[in-house]
Amino acid sequence: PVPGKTKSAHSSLTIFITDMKASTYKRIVVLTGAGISAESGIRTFRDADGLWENHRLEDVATPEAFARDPQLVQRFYNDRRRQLSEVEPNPAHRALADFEQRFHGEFLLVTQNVDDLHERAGSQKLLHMHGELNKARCLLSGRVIEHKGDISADVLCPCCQRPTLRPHIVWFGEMPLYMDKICATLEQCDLFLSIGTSGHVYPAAGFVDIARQAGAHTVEINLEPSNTEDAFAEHLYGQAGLTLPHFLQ
Ligand code: BV8
Repeated sequence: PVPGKTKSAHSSLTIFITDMKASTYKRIVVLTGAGISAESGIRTFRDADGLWENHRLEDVATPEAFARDPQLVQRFYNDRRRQLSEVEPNPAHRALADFEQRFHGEFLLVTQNVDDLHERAGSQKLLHMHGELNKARCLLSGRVIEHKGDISADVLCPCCQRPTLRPHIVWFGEMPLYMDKICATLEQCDLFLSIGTSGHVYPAAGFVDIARQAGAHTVEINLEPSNTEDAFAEHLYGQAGLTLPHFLQ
């Protein structure tokens, strides 16, 4: 049988048939979201009901919020950056890194996450489309620097020698990073895996459509059906730390 979703004689029962292991594909794109870091102890956006200190995410993770109250926004990211030193990659991160090492085809891991757990698990072919907590960006020069500590008014940009640093994070209303590379790779892939994302935030939530139109097999690996579950040919529900090592073996 070819991989895909087929409806049995009993129309209510859908049998998902995949007889091909991930390693038999040639060009794989993986998208991850907050759910892959949940078992490491990093709260997902849904767990927090999209809130932080009773602020709606959309009211904190925006350029307008930063212009209105830079200290509040810096504190939001300083808190999350500090938490990185208290958490470790989990088996889901490690399963992806191990698979990348032994896979002989083309592989790209695109993450919506801004934590550094994929890198720390060993992933290398990795793009952070929404930026990274451990980087800062100069508002004047646009220069991006590694920055693991707090960002505050007394932390100067090394090139401008002025307090002009913002988190290197893609906020709502800002263009995600690496979009040309991501879309070009999606248009060529033969397997698209979406792991630990609720499928609410675009353009990431639309990647499955690009992959499907390219003829790729599409698999959603999540704790529960996402907002875009119907776009996927196959579904694997459960905790990623348990399902992924098995799926990618
Ligand atoms: C843009 C950094 C345009 C910040 C983030 C249509 C098209 C284009 C844009 C839009 C559109 N409609 C609306 C928009 C605007 C907006 C948007 O999508 N809004 C939403 C709210 C409707 N999009 C944007 O603004 C984007 N920019 O479109 O620019 C443009 C064009 C030209 C010029 C300029 C601009 C930018 C969006 C990026 C925002 N930044 N992150 C930060 O982190 O602080 S988004 C942020 O929220 C995350 O990065 C992530 O992407 C998103 C949260 O989603 P998830 O990762 O899915 O997390 P969530 O908690 O929701 O779900 C977790 C899932 O895991 C759940 O399903 C759960 O069941 C599962 N799970 C839990 N535990 C486990 C698990 N699964 C497995 N195992 C477990 N153990």
